[in-house]
Amino acid sequence: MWLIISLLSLVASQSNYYNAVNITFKTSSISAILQYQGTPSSSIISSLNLTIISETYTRLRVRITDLNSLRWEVPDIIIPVQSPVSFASANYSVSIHNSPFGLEVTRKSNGQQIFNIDPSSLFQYQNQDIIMTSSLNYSFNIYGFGERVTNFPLNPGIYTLFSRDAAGPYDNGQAPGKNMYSSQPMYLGLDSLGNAHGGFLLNSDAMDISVTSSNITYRTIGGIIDYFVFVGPTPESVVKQYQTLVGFPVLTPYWGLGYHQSRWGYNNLLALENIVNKYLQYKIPLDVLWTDIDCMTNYEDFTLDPARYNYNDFAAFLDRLHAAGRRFVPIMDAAIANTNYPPYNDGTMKNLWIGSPNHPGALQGDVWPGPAVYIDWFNPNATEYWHDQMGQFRKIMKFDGFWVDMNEPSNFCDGECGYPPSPLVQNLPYTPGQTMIDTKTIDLAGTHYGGILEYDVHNMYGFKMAIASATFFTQVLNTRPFVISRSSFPSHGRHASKWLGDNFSQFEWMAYSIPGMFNFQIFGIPLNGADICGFNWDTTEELCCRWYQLGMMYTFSRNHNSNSSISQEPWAFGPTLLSVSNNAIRAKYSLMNYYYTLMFHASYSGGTVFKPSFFEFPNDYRLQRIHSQDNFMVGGALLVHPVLTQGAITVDAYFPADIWYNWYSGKQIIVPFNRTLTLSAPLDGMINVHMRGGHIIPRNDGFETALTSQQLRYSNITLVIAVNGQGKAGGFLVFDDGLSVDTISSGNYTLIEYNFIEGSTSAQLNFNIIKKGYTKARGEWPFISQIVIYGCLQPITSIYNQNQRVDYNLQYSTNLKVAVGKIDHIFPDEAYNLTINF
Ligand SMILES: *[C@@H]1O[C@H](CO)[C@@H](O)[C@H](O)[C@H]1NC(C)=O
Ligand SMILES: *[C@@H]1O[C@H](CO)[C@@H](O)[C@H](O)[C@H]1NC(C)=O
Ligand SMILES: *[C@@H]1O[C@H](CO)[C@@H](O)[C@H](O)[C@H]1NC(C)=O
Ligand SMILES: *[C@@H]1O[C@H](CO)[C@@H](O)[C@H](O)[C@H]1NC(C)=O
Ligand SMILES: *[C@@H]1O[C@H](CO)[C@@H](O)[C@H](O)[C@H]1NC(C)=O
Ligand SMILES: *[C@@H]1O[C@H](CO)[C@@H](O)[C@H](O)[C@H]1NC(C)=O
Ligand SMILES: *[C@@H]1O[C@H](CO)[C@@H](O)[C@H](O)[C@H]1NC(C)=O
Ligand SMILES: *[C@@H]1O[C@H](CO)[C@@H](O)[C@H](O)[C@H]1NC(C)=O
Ligand SMILES: *[C@@H]1O[C@H](CO)[C@@H](O)[C@H](O)[C@H]1NC(C)=O
Ligand SMILES: *[C@@H]1O[C@H](CO)[C@@H](O)[C@H](O)[C@H]1NC(C)=O
Ligand SMILES: *[C@@H]1O[C@H](CO)[C@@H](O)[C@H](O)[C@H]1NC(C)=O
Ligand SMILES: CC(=O)N[C@H]1CO[C@H](CO)[C@@H](O)[C@@H]1O
Repeated sequence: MWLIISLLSLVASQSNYYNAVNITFKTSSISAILQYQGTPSSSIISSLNLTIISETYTRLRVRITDLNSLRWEVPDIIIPVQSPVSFASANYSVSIHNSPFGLEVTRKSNGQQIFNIDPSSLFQYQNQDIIMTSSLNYSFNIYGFGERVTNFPLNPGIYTLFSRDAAGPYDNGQAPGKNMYSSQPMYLGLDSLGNAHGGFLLNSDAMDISVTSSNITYRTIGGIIDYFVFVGPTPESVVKQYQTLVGFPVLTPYWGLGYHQSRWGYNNLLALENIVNKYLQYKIPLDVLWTDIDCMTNYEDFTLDPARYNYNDFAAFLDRLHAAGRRFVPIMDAAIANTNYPPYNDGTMKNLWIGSPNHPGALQGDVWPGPAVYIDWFNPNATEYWHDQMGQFRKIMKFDGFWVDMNEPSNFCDGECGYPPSPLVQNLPYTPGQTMIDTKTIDLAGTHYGGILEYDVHNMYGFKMAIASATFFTQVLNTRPFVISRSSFPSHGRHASKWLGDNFSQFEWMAYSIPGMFNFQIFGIPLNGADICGFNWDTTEELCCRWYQLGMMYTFSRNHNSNSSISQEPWAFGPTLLSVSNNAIRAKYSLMNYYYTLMFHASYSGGTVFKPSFFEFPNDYRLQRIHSQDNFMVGGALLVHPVLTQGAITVDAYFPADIWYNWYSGKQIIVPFNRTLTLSAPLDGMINVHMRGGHIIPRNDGFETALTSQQLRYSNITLVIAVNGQGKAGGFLVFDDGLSVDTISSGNYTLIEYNFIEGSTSAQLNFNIIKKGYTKARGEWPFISQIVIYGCLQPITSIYNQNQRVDYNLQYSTNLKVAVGKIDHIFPDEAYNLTINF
């Protein structure tokens, strides 16, 4: 009998299978030997070591290795478990089929399969070609498996994981692969009832993943099977379970959430000064200024062209920038110019470069500076070298964060300059992506420290570079890292963040930033964003307006542009963009405390920030597919409907079943039976944002006047309270210095929960101090200046703290059902129990 896996066009003989023998069941592990039954072949691994470990209640690990010899395994990524739980207590069950080998994992609470190697499916374990299918007996949507530009969920097809510098075309799931910068072999599966599970193949080799509506086939060209099953059962819990394994996201400095301006082609100091002056002139906030490779001498890393940037003037410029509470972030590319200058000479002396069969000392690539070599991050001297370079460079450029690029790694030659692809590349038994794998990167025969081959670690280059950059901040500067990288790998978010890469100034690319954002939330990199107004090609005023409205809702909000495109700063077109950009930036600044508190929670215990709405409403099937990417939520409280098409001045907004208030006015919206409402969305207006009943948002009062997030940090706060059907609402606020490395581990933060409960004649607003680890002099501490209640059916008559009246300016809108009360000298971090009388 022949089994055909149509999508991979594989034909496998049922007579080629493995039997499981010597199966041993222990409290928290199962082990067995898998013995190959079939035509002997030199490439087949005939004896496999299967180990199944119930690592946590919600996470199962399945390891399948070569019983007789070591293979490449991804080092130092996951957080090991101290003590596994018993199978009896775990939230999943495991059963093994012995002949042919099969393995089924189900969720105990509903008996549903969440991983299943069917005995009849092709299971092939060869030296350079491992195939494993998980086929479930129901349909589910698949989200994840990055990086690519694609829909959310993935359509059936084959998706390649091999990090690549590709201005990615839309990935339709057909060969050739449209894989891009990162490799993230993790997915979230969701059935139509909202049951979620997850899967993660811990493997750094190139692979193809074929997905259908009910099964997933991994085909990797090396490494081992080290597979993790996450039981869910909600999307958010899958993400947390995954992040518990690969690390919770690094906490961003507060300023990282602010507004960033960048472009390739500012070219000299005067241009940079002009940009900052324009922001001051137009009174538009600016937190961070960036420079691209054009500030280097001849595009060489760790240089600043002295002809265009007088060092003294530049230092003085950065001093002024810093004094005004702004920050500066430069770019650094992956490859080091092969030229006589300290970064090259130091690295050569330390034997730091990736070698090749042609040039054991240094594989010869070609990037922006011309001939270039690549740092071998597996060399134990690499991090120290990188820190040295960063430290030297910081003497001429006092940067606050780091932008690492071209780290797939990119190469303008295919493989190695001047040489044909290595025999390794030419003789691959299977080529993920079905296209020459060396395209625009270094040859897979590249050699690393300790005999590691580029073949196995290609996908980790950007991740390793990002870690080396982040540890400069944590270890050398003792400050919180802010590192934005183009390439990433599982666990990246624990150290660094990402932007979505070199986009096009087109409406459809703006729209694809939403699934792009979602996927990286799932992968554990919540600080993310696409270039506002678009990178490649010329933007238009309309697109730029729409992209500001959307982009200022990203966690990482940066306007960045290519050197060959027309200008796209806020003043580049006219009054419409000028006011739209300013309003959009200020809208984000009003939410800085909210975003920061969400980021804090993600760093504290995992989870998402900029999320698909089905994460909050998992059993709303319309959100899973039809409305999966035309709206999103920021935390649990805000629902956003962006305009994503040219010419549109309305948006058909789908509202999941709940109570929703217009974020700006507080008016409750009445949702029709089909749950779709056409909202007005004028070009010169604000993005449609609705606040969900049941939540409290600590709005930054200073947003209308602040020019930096630093000015907002300790400005007064308005508690915006949106009541739900039970007259209740709750929310959080975190305070810290926004900069320290060990804020969470040292407990140097204050976390407050606000709870509102309404009765018929009064309401209670309770301040619950969850943690008081961070205090400032009272003079520097903000006040809760105001309480705003959305969905308030009657005016406020007074507000009391114990028996002291604290209100002083009460207002009520009968039309909007919004009550506003100013309050005096109420600190955000005292255990008050305010009484609000109606
Ligand atoms: C299975 O266990 C038996 C008894 O311990 C042992 O003799 C045999 O070699 C084992 N088989 C394999 C394939 O390891
Ligand atoms: C099988 O692999 C596990 C870890 O994956 C290891 O602890 C065990 O010793 C291996 N068993 C054999 C027989 O090599
Ligand atoms: C395990 O499942 C039980 C029953 O469904 C549930 O109450 C419990 O919260 C689950 N445990 C975890 C850690 O998710
Ligand atoms: C995978 O799913 C497809 C479509 O449902 C099905 O035809 C095929 O048999 C499945 N393959 C395996 C190996 O289960
Ligand atoms: C799917 O598999 C589960 C677990 O084995 C089983 O309980 C269920 O009956 C199966 N459903 C179908 C439709 O085969
Ligand atoms: C690290 O660099 C030192 C020189 O600074 C050299 O002696 C040593 O061999 C290098 N280590 C490796 C692993 O290359
Ligand atoms: C942009 O940079 C590239 C690479 O240096 C250069 O070839 C091109 O001329 C530049 N374009 C403009 C408009 O400066
Ligand atoms: C939803 O219903 C409203 C009227 O209640 C109608 O105008 C609108 O076209 C409907 N939208 C959809 C998508 O069905
Ligand atoms: C907490 O943060 C403040 C402000 O940065 C700092 O002065 C203090 O030393 C920190 N305390 C601890 C325990 O880290
Ligand atoms: C902040 O709130 C306090 C106390 O309510 C008030 O006295 C002060 O004027 C407010 N500050 C600003 C800038 O509005
Ligand atoms: C807050 O005060 C009200 C009225 O005095 C009281 O009913 C309620 O229990 C108090 N709540 C807390 C948490 O102290
Ligand atoms: C090269 C490229 O296309 N990069 C990004 C632009 O498009 C989408 C949406 O913004 C991103 O997901 C891509 O990574």
